[in-house]
Amino acid sequence: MSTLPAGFLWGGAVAAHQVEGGWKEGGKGPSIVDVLTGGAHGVEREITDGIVEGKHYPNHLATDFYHHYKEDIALFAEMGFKCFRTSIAWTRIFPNGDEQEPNEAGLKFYDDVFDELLKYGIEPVITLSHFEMPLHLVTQYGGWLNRDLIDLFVRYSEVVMTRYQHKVKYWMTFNEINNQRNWRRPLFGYSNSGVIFTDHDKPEEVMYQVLHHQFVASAKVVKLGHQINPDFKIGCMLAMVPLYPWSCNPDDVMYAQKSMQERYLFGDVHMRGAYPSYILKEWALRGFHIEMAPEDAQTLREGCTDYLGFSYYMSNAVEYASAAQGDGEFEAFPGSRKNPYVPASDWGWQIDPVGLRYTLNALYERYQKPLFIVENGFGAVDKVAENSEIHDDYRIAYLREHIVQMKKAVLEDGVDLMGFTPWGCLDCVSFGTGQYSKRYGFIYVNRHDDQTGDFSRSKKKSFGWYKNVIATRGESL
Ligand code: P53
Repeated sequence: MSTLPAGFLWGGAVAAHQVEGGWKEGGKGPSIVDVLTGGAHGVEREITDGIVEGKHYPNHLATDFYHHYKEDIALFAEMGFKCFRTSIAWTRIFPNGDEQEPNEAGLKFYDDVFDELLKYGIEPVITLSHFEMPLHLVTQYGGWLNRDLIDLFVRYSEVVMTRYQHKVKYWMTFNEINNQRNWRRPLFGYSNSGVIFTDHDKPEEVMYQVLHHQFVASAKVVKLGHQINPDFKIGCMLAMVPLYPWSCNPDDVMYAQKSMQERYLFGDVHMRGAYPSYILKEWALRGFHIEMAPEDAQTLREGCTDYLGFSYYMSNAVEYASAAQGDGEFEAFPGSRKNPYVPASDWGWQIDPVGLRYTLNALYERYQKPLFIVENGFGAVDKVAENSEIHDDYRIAYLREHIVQMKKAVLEDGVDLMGFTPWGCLDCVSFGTGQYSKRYGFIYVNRHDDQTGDFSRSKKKSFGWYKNVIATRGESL
């Protein structure tokens, strides 16, 4: 047998702010991404103080899913999607985040989107928080450093989980919650929690405090969700970049293991419901004090996630000697060195399909609960040929190789995998750079970094390829 099981959730993934646009429509309030400018590879996105005249904010219009969702969902259905992952923009439901009553027009929008999906038998897979909290909660509350955010997030989650309890079964709490582990880069703390860690005297301690609030919020939402509908499957969501030892030097192996704990921490708390000993020891040794309420330990225990969703784009390798000197060839990873065995994308992301199989095995060994690959894909510049066709063979090659390894993990290694939703199935605004030109889609959107383009949609070559992959349950690649 080389096909994946019949119930396997083939689909695609996006996030509200990267596709919707309509940033002021239907009563939506401003979110943190609405003050993020467009950047480029090597040019950071700016976080501006409010909207500054003359600057380009790509998420305001994004790829206009807000007005094109029927057309887009019809195309997903044509590809045979079994599920579609997107997020709910918190600011459509609670424009400022601290209102008592939700915004009906925002709730209605997602009702319409979910109805449209269900019409074609496509299961919505919904992230509650994907890099876009209400701006007001940052300017007035200080973001997730403030414990009040827990109740505000739980209120928002309760409203949407109650409203959509018969339409949405698969949920995730915080997208790539471990991105902010890279506390040195302002964009990551800001997008995860509305906090710029480097503005604080003890950035890492502040990061753990922020995280604690999010772990507690996630656990409360998991418990509440199961009360609202016991059939809900609620997961956490991690960015998984495996960090290999640079060599078999035991110092490198040990350093890689410690570096991986920085990622596993997030899965450990969500999936096991308690802080692992390695982090408690680290806090004690470094003199970190994280404020916790007496009931938090029980809350974490009672709110373990049902599955682990993760993104996988690349791997990295780390060397102890480089880390000791404070070096790293990839800024997010101290001690990182370019891996000579794998190629990289134009944005420097190292392409490593076997790393996906390795990751699936590592996560399944650790948690023995279902996994869900909720992002994987290849960001590239697509050229439209004169006959209007888009030959994205590089994207097909990337996805093919990753699906081959994913199948090995399921069919040869016995990993329990729920589904596969390639990232940016519809072209969207890149999160990291704010570019339109870093494209991931099977569906091309005619919109560009210079703000030209009419948002019209067309099918890339990968569209027909992926359709056939789904139709044959992964047999024909
Ligand atoms: P972009 C870094 C490493 C792994 C995943 O990213 C990441 C990032 C952030 O750059 O983010 C996820 O658009 C994220 C999506 C994002 C996607 O990967 O920078 O969940 O929102 O768009 C791809 O190329």
